[in-house]
Amino acid sequence: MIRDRETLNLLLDNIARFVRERLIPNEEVVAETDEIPDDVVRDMKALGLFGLTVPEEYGGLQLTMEEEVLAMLELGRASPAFRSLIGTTVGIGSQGILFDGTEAQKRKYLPRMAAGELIASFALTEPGSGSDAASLRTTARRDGDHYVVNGTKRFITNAPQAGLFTLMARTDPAEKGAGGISAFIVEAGTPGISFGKRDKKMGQKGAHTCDVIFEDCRVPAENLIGGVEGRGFKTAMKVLDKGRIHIASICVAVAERMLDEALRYAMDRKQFGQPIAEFQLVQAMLADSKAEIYAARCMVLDAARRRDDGLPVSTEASCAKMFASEMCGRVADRAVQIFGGAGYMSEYGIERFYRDVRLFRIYEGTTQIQQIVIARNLLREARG
Ligand code: COS
Repeated sequence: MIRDRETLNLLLDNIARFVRERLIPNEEVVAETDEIPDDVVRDMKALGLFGLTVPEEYGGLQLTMEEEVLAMLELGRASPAFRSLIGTTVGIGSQGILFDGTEAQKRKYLPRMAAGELIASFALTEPGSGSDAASLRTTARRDGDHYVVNGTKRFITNAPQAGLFTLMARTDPAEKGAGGISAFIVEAGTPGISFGKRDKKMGQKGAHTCDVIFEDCRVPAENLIGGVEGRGFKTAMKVLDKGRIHIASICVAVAERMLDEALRYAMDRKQFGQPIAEFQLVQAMLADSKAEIYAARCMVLDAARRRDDGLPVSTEASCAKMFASEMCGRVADRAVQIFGGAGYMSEYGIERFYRDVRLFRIYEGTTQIQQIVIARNLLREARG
């Protein structure tokens, strides 16, 4: 749902210019140093990127899902690490509070997130619990007006920078499945929290993950999201439904960038006396990429519009995330192929994207988890 075309176009133009003038010129620095320069982060805050999805009453831009997707189709054209820095705050780290938090929780935390003062992170995954999220073992035991949290969360994006975690922990040890899980808001400075070493990753330099360790960490009971135990798994699933549409839009944007680069290279690079873009076997790779990007773009926009219309989108979100992330991997592979030997060399940048986009098929639910979600929903509907 687009509320005001003119205002939205202004925002999209601003993001597109920011990507062109500030982010793309800094891509190599980020890849070399594994850090996004401070002045770029400052500019991201000034542009309102951390508050894209926070409601206006709490200081954000309150984008609808369709508007968010359109914004990500612009922002996602730069190295994925830039998007990652705002991604957990506009997405999985904040949305649990937005969907299921109390008014007091929203008032306390959302304005600082919108301003970029508080980076939010989503703490679900554990050493022993990845795809099987409902098996998580971190515990939160009630003790007076606090919960005492113990456990380890793994691969937590933006944990080193985070000011706050949306934490999923088991409040009912007798209930081993999803029903025993609750969601909490945990401030990063709470005593009893420590952080592992920054993970060394295949790609996405500049985006940081690490373990978050809770040892007798006392979290005020008022930070139980929504004030009700046992709803944390559903909160996490709702957050991921939305997050998967967001990630799918990033996959489309990066694929468009890679196709642009491959097309330009193919038109420039001459072999056998002509630009390689004139060869039909190269054209086939360009055409297949364009068609698949277009299909993914249509899926993402459709899923977003359905969500804005208040329809259930678990199936569509998983379809879009699965198709767009797999598509993005194929486009990356063809782009490297079109670049040939240069595609394997760091200085041309395309191998960096090839490594960066590999993550899209894994996080926020692997392709295999999306298949499970889609098939289960189909069977449930068929059984009536
Ligand atoms: N929205 C709302 N509620 C949902 C939901 C959704 N999208 N999906 C499931 N639920 C509810 C179910 O309705 C069920 O509630 P009831 O017991 O009241 O019926 C409950 O949650 C448990 O659901 P289910 O039985 O389907 O849970 P499973 O343990 O079988 O797990 C999958 C489901 C595999 C889909 C889930 O664990 C998952 O998404 N795993 C991937 C996790 C992931 O993406 N990790 C990435 C980390 S973040 S980068």
